[in-house]
Amino acid sequence: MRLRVVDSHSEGEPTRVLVGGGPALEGTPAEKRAELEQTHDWVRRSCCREPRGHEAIVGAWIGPPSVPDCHLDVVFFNNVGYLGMCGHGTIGVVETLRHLGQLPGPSVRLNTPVGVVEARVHEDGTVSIENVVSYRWDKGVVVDVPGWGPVRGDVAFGGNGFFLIEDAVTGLDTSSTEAMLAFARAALSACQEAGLGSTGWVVDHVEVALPPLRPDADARNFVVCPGGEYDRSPCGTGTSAKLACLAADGRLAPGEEFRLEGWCGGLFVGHFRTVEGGIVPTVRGRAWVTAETELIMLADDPFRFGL
Ligand code: PYC
Repeated sequence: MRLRVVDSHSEGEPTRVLVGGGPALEGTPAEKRAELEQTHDWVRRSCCREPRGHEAIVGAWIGPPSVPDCHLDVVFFNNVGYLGMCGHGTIGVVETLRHLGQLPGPSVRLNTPVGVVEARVHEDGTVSIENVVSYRWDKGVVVDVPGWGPVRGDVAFGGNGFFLIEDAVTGLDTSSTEAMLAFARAALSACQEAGLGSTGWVVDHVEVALPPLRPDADARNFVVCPGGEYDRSPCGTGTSAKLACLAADGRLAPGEEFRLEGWCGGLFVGHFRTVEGGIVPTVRGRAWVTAETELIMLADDPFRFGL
């Protein structure tokens, strides 16, 4: 078995786009996601797990659109499962299309399991994505995090479900990746235990707000993803959830820029417009292609579908 992939990173966070050898899927993006999960989960495991991948990679299946006004259907996945949307991944998909000479034009409409996302390619090399409607669902929710105590945060949807923490956490060493990971993973488990979320989505990401290190950023974040790995970029859906919270609090006006730094120093620039039920966030960043390769899964390799 072979899979042709193009790898990229968006502000530090890797994306692996399946460009050949993957299964043909039918139906809506949500149906395609279900078919991938139920019948072809080896694709996800081979792409996003060792020894051919690693736990930080987000994979993207792309294929013909199921609706006429989109260019592609996309399903995102990672080391443990499937995502509703992925902001850095969308930027990676668009950069991959540009690399392959397959951009349909300056704007690309992608249909995902949670709705249509419109990406724009800019002359300076950046890509902006207009994400699905995002909103804050609940404010000031307190979760008891074992080992850390009660932690307050907002629950928001930005294409995935987020618990966003702004309060300083006593005893947390915010200069240490290991400490941030340990805390954020414990917080994510506590959110899941508490069943945070709403119809059609659950909290599967935790986003911790920090003061920026870059002089051109308004804030910095640390985001832990469903597989327990942290986002190297500022996280596109996390930026969208953050914008929804800022909008709900009246701390950011429509059209005003918010510059968010990721844990590894990359930057996403966001703004929003208000719509019924929330906001439509736009998130802009840059991706770079890192490899074009073929994954080979030999029949006698016990680890052909990942560890
Ligand atoms: O950029 O939305 C994002 C994302 C989700 C998980 C990893 N990155």
